[in-house]
Amino acid sequence: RKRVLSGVQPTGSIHLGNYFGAIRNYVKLQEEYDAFYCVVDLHAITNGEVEPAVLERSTRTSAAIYLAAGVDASKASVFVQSHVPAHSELCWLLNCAAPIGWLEKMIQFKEKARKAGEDVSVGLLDYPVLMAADILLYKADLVPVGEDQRQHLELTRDLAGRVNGLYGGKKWKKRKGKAPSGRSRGGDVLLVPEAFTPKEGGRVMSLTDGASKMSKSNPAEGSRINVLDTPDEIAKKIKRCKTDAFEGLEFGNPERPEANNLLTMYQLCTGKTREEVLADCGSMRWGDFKPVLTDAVIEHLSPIQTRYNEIMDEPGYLDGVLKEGADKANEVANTTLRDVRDAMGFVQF
Ligand code: AQP
Repeated sequence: RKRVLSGVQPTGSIHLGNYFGAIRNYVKLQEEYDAFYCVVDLHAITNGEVEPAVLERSTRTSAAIYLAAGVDASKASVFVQSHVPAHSELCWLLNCAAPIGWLEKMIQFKEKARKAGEDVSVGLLDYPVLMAADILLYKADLVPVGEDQRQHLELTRDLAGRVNGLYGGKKWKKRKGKAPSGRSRGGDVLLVPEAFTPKEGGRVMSLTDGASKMSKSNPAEGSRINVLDTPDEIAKKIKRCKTDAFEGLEFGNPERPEANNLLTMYQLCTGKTREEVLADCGSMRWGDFKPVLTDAVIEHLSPIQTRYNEIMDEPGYLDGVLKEGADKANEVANTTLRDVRDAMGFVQF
């Protein structure tokens, strides 16, 4: 079976962008792929200071949301990134093959570094290399990500190609007399993955500005709907969200990013087609549409929240899932790490 790997940072509450851009696709992909879904806690500290209690709580909450959203622990390995030390070690090995210029060009680094000023951490620059390690350790064929992460995925592909060029193929064979173990093609050390971004939901926008993406790090709580928001909070956020002065509602008008975003959100929550959404809501005024959207979001999230509460109330269940996931992940990750160490010439122990 082909493999899929993805993760979300436990840096705050998981919102509809994370959910529609990534997590919901985890559920579909686990049916066809050997799936590895991690909570990337090592990434969460790249932004600088993190309150330890918050990191701990968010890590468990994020894993529970994966499960509540439909990730099935009997089909997919759900684990915490830091429970698999190979992520940090492969990151170091890749660091030494990664040109610094590649990292300085990353849009997310440039944006976040501008905000962080002099406090910007080495970890933030290194974020995409750690992400490459996450993916390459599992020889993942496919990586479900929102559009914002596609540039990082491109870097992962470039880095895998570079490591293969430096150490794989003929070079490996000449030294070892055999190809590396595992599932890479043509004697490569690492497998070059593909990105998977959903057609709808790949870029969910902020409620307060339809031109910027919904994001955990936006200080305005009203800019996002969290998967665990109460019906009251959802209603309030949608009531206050940014709209425009046009008549009716439509998709795809560049002058109306909010209309496009909120209609898409409605479409994603109801599972309707664009045509059906337009037939239902195209002629509505904002005042009529907002309560309809509110109901759709609440209805979509309600079963996830119920399941989330059940998971959190079941003593030991989440820890058991994470332990089992980490055992499986460690086994796979250590095989790849051994290959890379071997390819680079480290003495095995
Ligand atoms: N607005 C979004 N629309 C669609 N997909 C999104 N993702 C994030 N925001 C949106 C996808 O969610 C997955 C997990 O993201 P992450 O937690 O690793 O980091 P991020 O992309 O940096 O997400 P945030 O929530 O916006 O965090 P901050 O505020 O720290 O930047 C990824 O697959 C991502 O593409």
